[in-house]
Amino acid sequence: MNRHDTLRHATRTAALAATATIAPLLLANSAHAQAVAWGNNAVGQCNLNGIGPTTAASGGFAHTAVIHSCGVVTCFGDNSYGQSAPPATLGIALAISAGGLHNVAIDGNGAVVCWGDNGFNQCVVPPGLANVQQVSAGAFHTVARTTTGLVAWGDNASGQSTVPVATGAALDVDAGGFHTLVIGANGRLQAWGDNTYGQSTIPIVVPARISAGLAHSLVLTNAGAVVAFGNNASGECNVPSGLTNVVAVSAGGRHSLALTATGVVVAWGDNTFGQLAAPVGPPTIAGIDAGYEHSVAFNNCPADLNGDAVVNSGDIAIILSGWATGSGDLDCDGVVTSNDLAILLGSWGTCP
Ligand SMILES: [Ca+2]
Ligand SMILES: [Ca+2]
Repeated sequence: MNRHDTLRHATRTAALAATATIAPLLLANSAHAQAVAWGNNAVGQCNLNGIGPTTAASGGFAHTAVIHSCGVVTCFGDNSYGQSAPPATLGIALAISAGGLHNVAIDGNGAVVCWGDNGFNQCVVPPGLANVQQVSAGAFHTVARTTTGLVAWGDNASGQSTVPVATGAALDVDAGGFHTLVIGANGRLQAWGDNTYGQSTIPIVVPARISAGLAHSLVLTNAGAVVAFGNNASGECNVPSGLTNVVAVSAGGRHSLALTATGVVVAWGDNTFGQLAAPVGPPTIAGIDAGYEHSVAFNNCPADLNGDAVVNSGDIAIILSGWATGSGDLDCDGVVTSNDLAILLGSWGTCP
């Protein structure tokens, strides 16, 4: 099978028993862990230890892309298609999304940058693309949300890159395996592309956020509940009963993640690689992202070096202990100096 078929047919022939795990997630058990990953680590896609403060992280097919506190992007895991080698010209990134075998980012100038597999032209950014507010990478397609509408490019074999004319300026977008999920300007859910498993058959709900997985979809409703639809061969659509107060959702290959307002990560679906087994610890998670067979969580408070949800003398101590060479390099210049201390002091008493 080619890589397209490999992903398309990756769904299991036998349904696995649905499992749900609820565990507070340890974001930072050391001064070095501001993002964590768990699950399939066959090619090092979960080896985030020691990467330092981060502001975003995204899981792809077998790689993970991270934005450091200074805006520099680092990728971990599979680099078969150059997906873990950000272009030297990228500079800083404001947002990132890891797709199947490629990535899409918004750079410091607001431009869209893609790298990795280009077999479906998913890395050929349309000329003139401007005013981009959000980007998302699917298995082999890429979507950008601008102030005036959506633009999609790459694989369109399932119609996943054909944006309906009436979509207009959307509020949220997520590219899945072979479908695209959107909250339109009117606040209504829309989906197009592959619908083999009903992953593009939208339920009647009022959506707040969305996430498109390989062949299933998650909607966070404005009431804080989670609705799932599409392929359920691994129980990825079996939302745990009683799950409420959710602030973020992410659909992966055959598993699902939800983040509650108290920082608890809830996971269900396939656990073959331990992708449901979130580490336990202080709840300071700000964001989650489900890859194909792994999961990623991150704290978007770079100055909170010890992950206790507040910037205080405990973080100062880490800066001082790492002076010149150690952890706490908030501006990513390779050394810990008064510049990093200034960044930390700028966030004093907070953890946004
Ligand atoms: Ca702290
Ligand atoms: Ca520094």
